[in-house]
Amino acid sequence: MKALVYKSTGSWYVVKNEVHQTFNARIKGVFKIDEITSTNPIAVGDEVEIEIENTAENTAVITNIYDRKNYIARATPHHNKERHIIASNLDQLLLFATLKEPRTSQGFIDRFLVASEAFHVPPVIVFNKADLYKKKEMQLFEERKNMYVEIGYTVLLTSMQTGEGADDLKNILLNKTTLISGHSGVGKSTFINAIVPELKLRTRDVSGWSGKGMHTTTFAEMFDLPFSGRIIDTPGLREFALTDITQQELSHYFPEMRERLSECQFNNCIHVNEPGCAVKKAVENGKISEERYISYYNILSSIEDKNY
Ligand SMILES: Nc1nc2c(ncn2[C@@H]2O[C@H](COP(=O)(O)OP(=O)(O)O)[C@@H](O)[C@H]2O)c(=O)[nH]1
Ligand SMILES: [Mg+2]
Ligand SMILES: [Zn+2]
Repeated sequence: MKALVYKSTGSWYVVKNEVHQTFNARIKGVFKIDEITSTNPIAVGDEVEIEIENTAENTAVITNIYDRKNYIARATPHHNKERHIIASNLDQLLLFATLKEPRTSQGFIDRFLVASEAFHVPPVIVFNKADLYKKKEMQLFEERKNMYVEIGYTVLLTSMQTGEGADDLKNILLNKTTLISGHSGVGKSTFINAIVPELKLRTRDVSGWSGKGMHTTTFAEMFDLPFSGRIIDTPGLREFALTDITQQELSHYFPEMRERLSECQFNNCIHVNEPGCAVKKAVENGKISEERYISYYNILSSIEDKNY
């Protein structure tokens, strides 16, 4: 029978069938999946075929995996070329960011957006902790919101304290499978607890955990929402993999650059020192934000040039 993977620990999987029965499953046999090298054969969000092993103990074996619509991966720490699939079959990525306690850097947000473009999963950016924003942060929020909305992204302002933005956020999650990510301390667990009350995920307040200097390897887990939809929590996840992106490709993942590429004088332009560059001209004219260009340049510099 068909089932969906809700949790993966590497050797065991929690799966649910179409009538919402839960099984602990393991893999039988060897899977050849996609054309990618990954450290894990099966991930949260995968649709799999299972055979029940023991009805009393609710155990099953996974005998097959169906094609993935998409997936998102992180780089593995010691193996730049290898990927670890975080989750698959996603409708959207939800980035939780904050402008205070702590402030999420623009660079981090833009790297997230590049990953979402590269993996072909649309992003939504949420600025949380609105209740803490004073005039300065509100001004910054408006600037960033305008900048991102202009290039086609959805931006929300929320507060888990006051409930501001909660309805808009719920509407965005409705009927979709959403992967939530963001730095530690921005309010992801607080948010998931608020929409799935019976969960009681550990938040920083409850645990008293400082979050500093601790390396926890936890696993992605999917939850059914009380209204229709699913959310995938990714505790401990730092960043998505940008490992396969070449310097040549990078500007394709900035929508405001992508639409101007054909106007660059050289078709292999990387928009740094080339004459007749339409991207640099747009930055000079204020049509492309300088902050976005800086993010582009920083990511470009971090990519090994595979052409040389
Ligand atoms: N003032 C304020 N605090 C919040 C808000 N959302 C979460 N927090 C607090 O921020 C801290 C970190 O939240 P947590 O959900 O554990 O963050 P996570 O690491 O992203 O899962 C906790 O003390 C929360 O109570 C918010 O909207 N406003
Ligand atoms: Mg958390
Ligand atoms: Zn150019």
